[in-house]
Amino acid sequence: MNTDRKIEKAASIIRESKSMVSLTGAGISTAAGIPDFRSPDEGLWQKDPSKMMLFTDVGFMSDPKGFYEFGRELLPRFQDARPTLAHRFLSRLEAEGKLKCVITQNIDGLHQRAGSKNIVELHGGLSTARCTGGACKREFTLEEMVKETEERLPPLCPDCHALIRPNIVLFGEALPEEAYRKALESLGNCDLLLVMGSSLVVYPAADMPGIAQEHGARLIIINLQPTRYDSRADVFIHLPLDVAVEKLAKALEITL
Ligand code: CNA
Repeated sequence: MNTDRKIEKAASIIRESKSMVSLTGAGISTAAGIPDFRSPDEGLWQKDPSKMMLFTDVGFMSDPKGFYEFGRELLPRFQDARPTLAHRFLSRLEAEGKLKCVITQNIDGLHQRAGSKNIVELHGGLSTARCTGGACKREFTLEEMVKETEERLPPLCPDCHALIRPNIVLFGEALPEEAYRKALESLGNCDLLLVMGSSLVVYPAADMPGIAQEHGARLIIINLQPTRYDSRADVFIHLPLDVAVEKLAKALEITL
């Protein structure tokens, strides 16, 4: 099927859907200037596989300074990022009552900034941080955490001197229970899952297309690189998201 036919088919599936859910990954934010992990040239881990360890629970605890040094280089990209066309597309579909939930693996807060309301952050978010001291439990805003990193690396809690960590899920850690429960509930109730910008290799998110399909949902995947679900999708589109979304929005007569 050529690309125009795929867009037409995806648009008609979206038109028919009454309870759509989207699963998004780092690829939805690359056009906003935030690199993903696995894109061939710009992916953070493709460029430097050694950085992968820093994002594991063990790696973070054994080299928190290395984590924060790398994080400090990346932070301006997150702070300067603005929602992309694809983020805006999803918030418009929610405002129209069609999209019920965005399940995101991202930590960048761009769905919130695009105006989406019902968002499940599977891997937490960068906007807050917490003290790792058992009894302390002090919470920090991103700005407060950044201020502490200016004092010393790694940043330490001013109250109890334990390490401060962002409220994100590191590899090896369990997902936040409530987020996972809400994601499963949404997947069980949707008639269409639209996957955008995910390599679908990180579990348990990578199982979510299959879970939605087991509950009878249709599946559309938009991603630059192939995914292991492409052959099971009703439509898969290998285009940059901004290009695909512009075409889809036109077909659906949505102004972004
Ligand atoms: P990933 O494994 O890096 O895959 C991203 C996918 O997006 C790749 O398959 C790319 O081909 C595709 N892609 C990249 N740019 C585009 C584009 N413009 N249009 C269409 N497709 C594109 O990332 P996943 O999200 O699948 O993996 C989950 C990890 C990545 C989670 O733990 C995230 O927290 C983590 N992550 C998040 C961010 C963020 O919050 N923006 C950034 C980097 C990594």
